[in-house]
Amino acid sequence: MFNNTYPYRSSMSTTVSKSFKLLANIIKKKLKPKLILEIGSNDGTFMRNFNKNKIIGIEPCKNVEKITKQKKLNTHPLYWNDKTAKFLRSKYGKFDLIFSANTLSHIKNLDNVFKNVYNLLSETGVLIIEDPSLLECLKKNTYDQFYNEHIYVFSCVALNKILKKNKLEIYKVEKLNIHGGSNRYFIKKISDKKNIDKSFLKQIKNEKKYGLTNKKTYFKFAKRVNKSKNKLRSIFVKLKKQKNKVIGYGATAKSTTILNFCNINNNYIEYFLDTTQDKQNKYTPGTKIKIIKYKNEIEKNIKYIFLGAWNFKEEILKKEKKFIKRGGKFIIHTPYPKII
Ligand code: JHZ
Repeated sequence: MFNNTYPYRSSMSTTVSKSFKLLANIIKKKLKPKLILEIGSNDGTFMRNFNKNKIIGIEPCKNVEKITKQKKLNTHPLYWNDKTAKFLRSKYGKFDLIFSANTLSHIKNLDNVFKNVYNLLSETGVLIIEDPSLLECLKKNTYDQFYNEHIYVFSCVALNKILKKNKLEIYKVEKLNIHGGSNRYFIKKISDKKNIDKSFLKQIKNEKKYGLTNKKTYFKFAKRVNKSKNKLRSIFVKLKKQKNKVIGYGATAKSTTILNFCNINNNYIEYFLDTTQDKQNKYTPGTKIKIIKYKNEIEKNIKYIFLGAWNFKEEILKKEKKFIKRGGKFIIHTPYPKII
């Protein structure tokens, strides 16, 4: 999957770029790391906020890693595994900050992931990871977070269990709106210093209260997902009967999951607009909807847009003020399908 034609670019949204910039400022001010490692540095959206010789990135997708290299940032086209950890350790020694966003949840062997993190982290070093929050997925019915790239969708409860097995522990949790609702976990080596922040205890309490540790919760979620599918399909069937042209906006991996699960294909959606070059002039997998370059203008005869990049709703609605002003509407699926 993570080959040299991988299409995801973290720089394709100002929401993500701004979030990384904010985090970088906090890291520089509060943690003052001497040397930082980013696992899954993508196109350098996080790295570019730091002094070039203070941060190292690893990114296995060569097409993306090349972009970061062109920004004169120090990256290596490598997967996160034993070999890479050994190479980094011999070349750079230990890191006092390791950052990884939307990456570790894509790697199957988490014990190996965290064993290598432990070995590369200095004694007082901090690992910060960001990933979609299982609690938010269940609350918002965002079943589209469950697809082939996401081997896991982390809960704080489960993640802390795996970390403890590898002599690490979460000491702070921040909730982010990024990617439809993510958690930012601050992680350190287990020590007798119990500076566990109350935000961690609150997250654990909320997850248990919601029922994340109870199998019944997931059967109820499955029922809501099927209800969501029927509702979304009925919206598209109705719009088609009324002869409305519908287009898609943001050909996300997430929306591919929705379209295939709900059997919404090129009979219902004319084409998708997307800003990512590597996706343009291709087709959505399984549903064969053409993806074309976004050109700052929505065709006049379009009245309905299916919001594939719903995780960037605020950013996109701001951008499409003109379309909304002329009566244009968006079809969203979370928390329940509706036209806004
Ligand atoms: P976006 C990827 O998922 C895959 P995807 C991965 N597995 C993951 O976990 C998340 O990212 C982090 C377009 N767009 O970022 C750009 C516009 O066209 O949610 C993107 O193609 N106009 C690593 O694929 C897509 O939408 C806009 O104004 O779900 C967003 O995809 C904006 C803001 C985006 O990633």
